[in-house]
Amino acid sequence: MSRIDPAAMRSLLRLYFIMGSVNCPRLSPADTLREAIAGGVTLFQYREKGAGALQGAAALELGRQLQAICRENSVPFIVNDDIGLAELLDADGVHVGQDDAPARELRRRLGAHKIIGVSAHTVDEARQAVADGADYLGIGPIYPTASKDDARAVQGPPILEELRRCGLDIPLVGIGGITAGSARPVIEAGADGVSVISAIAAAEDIRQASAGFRHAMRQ
Ligand code: FQP
Ligand code: MG
Repeated sequence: MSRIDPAAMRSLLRLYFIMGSVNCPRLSPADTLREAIAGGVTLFQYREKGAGALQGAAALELGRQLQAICRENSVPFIVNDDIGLAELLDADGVHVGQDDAPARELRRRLGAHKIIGVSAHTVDEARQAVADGADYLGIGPIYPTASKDDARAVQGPPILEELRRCGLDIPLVGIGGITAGSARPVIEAGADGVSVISAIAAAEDIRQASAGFRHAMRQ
């Protein structure tokens, strides 16, 4: 099988929902994901991380459950950080950061048909990730975020403009503190979509929050 087509990747990135059990204060992770998908999520990343995160068999079990919901709804399922878990679940892809396994190694291990996403914060990191075979890049933090305690300095939408100006045409998704009200400038700066944790998972009405992002980014 061949690499995912960049145009298909761009559409999947439109509203990229990320979460694990610690991000779900209102509904169960399963119901959170169902509601988010009903509102218009296009891609999902299972990120079971942070204080109180499930470990081992429990993390695997939740992964299976969330993957099944994704399958029922034809939403691809990406695993954060843990390539062993991704292989065990036969996930659709993996997302890694600069401190995780190198993308080049992931590509070798997973083959051409899995989606590989890489976090990048600079033009150099972005170029390296492209050379290593990434299918898309996560760029951030765009705005201040509470979802990641080791987040780097806030960059604002201009980082996306800079990457595009430097000739990077790989699919890009902005991440970090993005709300429906602040999503549009991220797209206008050059992102193909936005990644969201708390603005959806912790919303009072998850479906409506998710639909609100789609509405804000319509066109
Ligand atoms: N971009 C994205 C995505 N997903 C992520 N998980 C990150 C960035 C952050 O390794 P990383 O990746 O720097 O931190 P962590 O493993 O704690 O998430 F593009 F998918 F939106
Ligand atoms: Mg990581």
